[in-house]
Amino acid sequence: LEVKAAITGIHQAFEKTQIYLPIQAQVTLDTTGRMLLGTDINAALTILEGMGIDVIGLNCSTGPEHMREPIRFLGENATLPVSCIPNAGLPLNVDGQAVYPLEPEPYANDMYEFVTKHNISIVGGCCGTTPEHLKLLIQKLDNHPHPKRPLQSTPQLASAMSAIAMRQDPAPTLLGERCNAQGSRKFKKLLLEEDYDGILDIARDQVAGGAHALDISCAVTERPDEAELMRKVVKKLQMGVDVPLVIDSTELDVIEIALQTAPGRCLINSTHLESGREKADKIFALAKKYNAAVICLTIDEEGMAKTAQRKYEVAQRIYDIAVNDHGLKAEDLVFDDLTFTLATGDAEFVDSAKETIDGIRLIEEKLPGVMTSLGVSNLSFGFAPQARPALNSVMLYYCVQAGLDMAIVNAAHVKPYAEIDAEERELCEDLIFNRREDALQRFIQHFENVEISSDTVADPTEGMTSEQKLHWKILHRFKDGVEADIDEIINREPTGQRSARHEVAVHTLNNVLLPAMKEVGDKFGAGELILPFVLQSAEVMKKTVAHLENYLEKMEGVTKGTVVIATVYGDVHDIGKNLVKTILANNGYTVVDLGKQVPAETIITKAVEHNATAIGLSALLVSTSKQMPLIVNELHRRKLNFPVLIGGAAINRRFGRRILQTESNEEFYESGVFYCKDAFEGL
Ligand code: B12
Repeated sequence: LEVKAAITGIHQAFEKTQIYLPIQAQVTLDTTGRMLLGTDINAALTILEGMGIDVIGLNCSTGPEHMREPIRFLGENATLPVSCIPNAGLPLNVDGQAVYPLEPEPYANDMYEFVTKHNISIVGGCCGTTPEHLKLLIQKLDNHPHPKRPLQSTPQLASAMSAIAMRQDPAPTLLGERCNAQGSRKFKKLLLEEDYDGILDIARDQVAGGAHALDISCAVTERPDEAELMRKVVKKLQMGVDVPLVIDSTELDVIEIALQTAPGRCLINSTHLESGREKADKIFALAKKYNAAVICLTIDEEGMAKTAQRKYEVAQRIYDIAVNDHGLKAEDLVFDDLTFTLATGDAEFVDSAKETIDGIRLIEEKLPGVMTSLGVSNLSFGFAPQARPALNSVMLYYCVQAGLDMAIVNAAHVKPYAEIDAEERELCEDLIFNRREDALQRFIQHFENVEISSDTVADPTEGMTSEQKLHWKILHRFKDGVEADIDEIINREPTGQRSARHEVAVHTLNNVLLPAMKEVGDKFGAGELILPFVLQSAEVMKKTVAHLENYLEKMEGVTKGTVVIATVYGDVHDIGKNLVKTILANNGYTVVDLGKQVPAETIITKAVEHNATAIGLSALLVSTSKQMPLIVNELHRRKLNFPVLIGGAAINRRFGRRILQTESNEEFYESGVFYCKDAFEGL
């Protein structure tokens, strides 16, 4: 936030003096790769790059050694020129004096590598560097040409700490809707009482439930000071939740206060052309000034656009204003092409859901780079509560198929698409696509007869084996009784022997629990489950595994060696890693578990600190698996010799073989990289 404030201040000074100079914005990172309050390099880049600066980079705090990874990141991702101005190493305290240990030669070598390999444009020296350091560096660089930069970056939002892609894969990015005074009675009450801790709890619940960003709206008729309430809420949330904020207000001063208070990169909700372009002009100017993205509603002077073609035309007009007149990028715009309730049966709206879906497709197709968002549950407004989740869910499914990037949706108001039975799905589709004249009537009739309470519904796992029950429960997010199911399987054969029970437990893990989790993942990938449901399945899986662990054999009192284990940086999946930890620990290894989202530097430092026998890395995303070669290369460069075990859904044996070869291409990492299909292979 301070860097943002400084840049905004500089721009004001430019305006006042009419003297314009380039701005080089740099941050300092500690040895773990974060700024003092925890901001990582991806967030810093996301927040600052669009602030009207000319160079972005790092300076001070550490030597080049600890800057290697963030510099590589900036080199690969920043569209602006990148600067790097390190210290001559980490200072040592010698008799009360700070001594910088890095000699000119290794300093110049590292910097030369940054320029040639990571395309750094501006280099220099901070604390502890001397004329000798710079002289050598200048000699080495000797008119090295100015490196090319990437032309485009991935559109991202950021909290104070970290950044997230605006386009999640699989879509949609979920915007939590419960910190909204108009939509949530509870939030409104807490807001009026100024109970900011209570508000933080609502925010945290949404994040725990899978929200990628939080919509914040503080407009209440009872109070005149929306701007002040917004400031206080944003201030509280930006310290307490690690997701970006969506600033939801119709008032310009409220939006501006929020953008001045939030350290991250926000999304403004929203603008449109209902009374012409004057207000939109002001919102886009704010977005430009504070580097925010904007949700744009397809409304113009004629009102809300109802056909796909009109939705696209209004979007095109807004796009021209934002991009051509205000210099925003296409990726800064998120179009909400509006959805209307189907409950009225009004002839004007019977095709409206179809038009919304087609509108999304048209906007995505004809305005490349922009994104789309939708408040899905408007569609079912006015229907009986038991009818809404299925209809919302089917609508969301088709919108995502049409290219929808973001959705404002409460998981509690959506039934997982995969669980809607064929008949209900058809009723919903008939209504959404206006496929039959009596679609509305049949839909209402059907849901009139559906019970809301599940008390009377027969147990769906009745008649299943315990294995089938566990599979069903993981898939359907049902925690109750998983321990009893495990116990039944283990004790079915009354051998009582510990080793026999261990065998059954391992078999259950590999043949029941893991396939169930894989199915959850496949359905998620196919758009049939949204993230909150995957989270709930993960909870059931965790509970089940925790109980199963009681039956796994344990070796006590010996240690075969120490394994430092972590889920790599940027990755939150830790069920597999935790399982590996248990299996290794049960089999006589000392395991140092560093947790999830662990930076490369921390993993290496801890492995050295614990004199590890091996390092274990887990990555489940294609994007985060790139951390693995990075760590292997760094180990190789530092001449360390820890064997590296790797695992997770994103990688395979071939990947393991490939990353054995280091960056220099001729050399291999001699201590080895071992792909492990499962925890037991790790053993
Ligand atoms: C549960 C889950 C989640 C949970 C994680 C909860 C938690 N605390 O772990 C939540 C809901 C939080 C989640 C979030 C996301 N997820 Co997810 N998730 C899954 C899911 C369904 C299951 C993973 C799992 O726990 N499996 C069970 C465990 C036991 O298996 P495992 O991890 O593979 O581990 C075993 C082996 O691989 C091996 N192993 C693993 N690591 C290691 C390490 C060592 C050293 C060794 C020896 C062995 C080993 O041993 C383990 C046990 O045998 C997978 C689907 C899948 N097929 O994997 C998707 C999946 C991994 N997720 C995916 C995605 C996209 C995401 C999100 C980006 C979604 C989003 N839009 O927000 C976010 C990620 C955020 C982030 N920055 O990380 C995608 C990844 C796609 C890709 N190609 O990159 C998948 C594949 C789903 C899909 N089909 O699209 N997810």
